[in-house]
Amino acid sequence: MARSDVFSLLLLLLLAAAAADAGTVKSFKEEKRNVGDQIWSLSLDASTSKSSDMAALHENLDVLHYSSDSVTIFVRKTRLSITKEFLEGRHLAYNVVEKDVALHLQSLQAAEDAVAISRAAESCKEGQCPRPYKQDYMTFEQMEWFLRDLESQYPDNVKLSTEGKSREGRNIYLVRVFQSSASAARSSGSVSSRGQPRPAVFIDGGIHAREWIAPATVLNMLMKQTENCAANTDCDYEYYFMPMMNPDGYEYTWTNDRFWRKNRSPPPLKNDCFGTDLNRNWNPQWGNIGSSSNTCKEIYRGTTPFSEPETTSAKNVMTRIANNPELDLLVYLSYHSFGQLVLYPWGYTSDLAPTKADLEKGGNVYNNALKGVHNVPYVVQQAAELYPASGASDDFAYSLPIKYVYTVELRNTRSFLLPRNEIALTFEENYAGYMALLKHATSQSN
Ligand code: 0X9
Ligand code: ZN
Repeated sequence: MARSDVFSLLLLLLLAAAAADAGTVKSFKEEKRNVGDQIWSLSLDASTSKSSDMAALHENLDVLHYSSDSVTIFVRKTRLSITKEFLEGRHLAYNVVEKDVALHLQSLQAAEDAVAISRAAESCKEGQCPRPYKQDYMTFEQMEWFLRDLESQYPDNVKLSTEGKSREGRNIYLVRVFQSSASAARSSGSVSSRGQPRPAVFIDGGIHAREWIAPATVLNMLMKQTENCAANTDCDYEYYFMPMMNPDGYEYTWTNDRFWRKNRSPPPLKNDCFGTDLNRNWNPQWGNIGSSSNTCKEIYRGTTPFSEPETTSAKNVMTRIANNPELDLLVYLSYHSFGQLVLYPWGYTSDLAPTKADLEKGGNVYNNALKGVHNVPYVVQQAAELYPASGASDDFAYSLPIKYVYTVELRNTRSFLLPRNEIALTFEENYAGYMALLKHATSQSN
């Protein structure tokens, strides 16, 4: 072949490769997560819905959702045959709802992309991330940029601190939002100026990695609260937000497994599995019902109470605030999804909490205000009525003690994969609930 022919051939090959590449860019982005994982639906008869049987299902399966007659479970590719055997051993019929979760994710993404919402309006870069997204989910890195930018934009009202590192070395952030000292000095009738402790609230989000709407909602609440304090309206509390409690798990849901729940603690022994359930790692009542000592279970509780840096960081901050004589830590809110529920303690037992009436009243105040926004029904109930689970953050908070304690399961009632056009709606209704609860809490304590 002549030299010029070789050159033309190379050029042709290069052009063809470029065209193929352009084709891949235009065509749908291949989904690398959850290839071969499945979603199954089990039919329950009356005898299986007994609570002891339900506890066994929770322990052995990754239960996404259940009603009185059916349960939806997520089954990893590596666990398909073992799960089949488990169900057959219990004579439980099932059918496959999604036979490849990767394809399911891909088609949901395509459907969402077809809806005309402008993602472009919400791009953010380091040093230029002035607001949390309302139309889309953010990566952990984007959330970090937002928090840093918020602090530099509102230095009189926001203090960002790092309260520890996750297992993989990511920052566990705390954001304190407060009235500026100038406006505090002006408002001579404020609670603090009467020498009484200032009311305080602690809010966390993202304890469970796959519940993306939780950090998204908490970041939007934090933004709104900051704007209020900067405008010197509705800023009677000291506000503490820990919006991204499980950064490693969250990152992993973006890169490897959209259905990852736990943190990313390495396996203690060779045949063990990754991850501790950060909502089974707290005291008191650590290690009891609704948690597991098996590292491979979704509800693995860790080796000891607070064995995980993520729960230790939150516990230390909450204890510090509770012990600060200048503050009165009145409210704890922990955001999760899904189910549309406002859950109050106890969660480890169906015994009634000593202040059940107050908890229920506060939950109803939250729920009534929430419902007034988009008329979406949430249910207020004792956490253990959903299913008993010990070692969760809410029972720790209630024992501190904090008077008004809630785990809020956000939208919707079917899936963790909440469409992004519901982010703003979920935030709006829950912000109304939060505002009403905070007002109620101070009106009761004065
Ligand atoms: O099981 C949990 O940790 C929470 N539900 S979730 O689907 N987000 O995982 C509910 C926790 C409720 N509180 C207690 N049971 N203490
Ligand atoms: Zn959760």
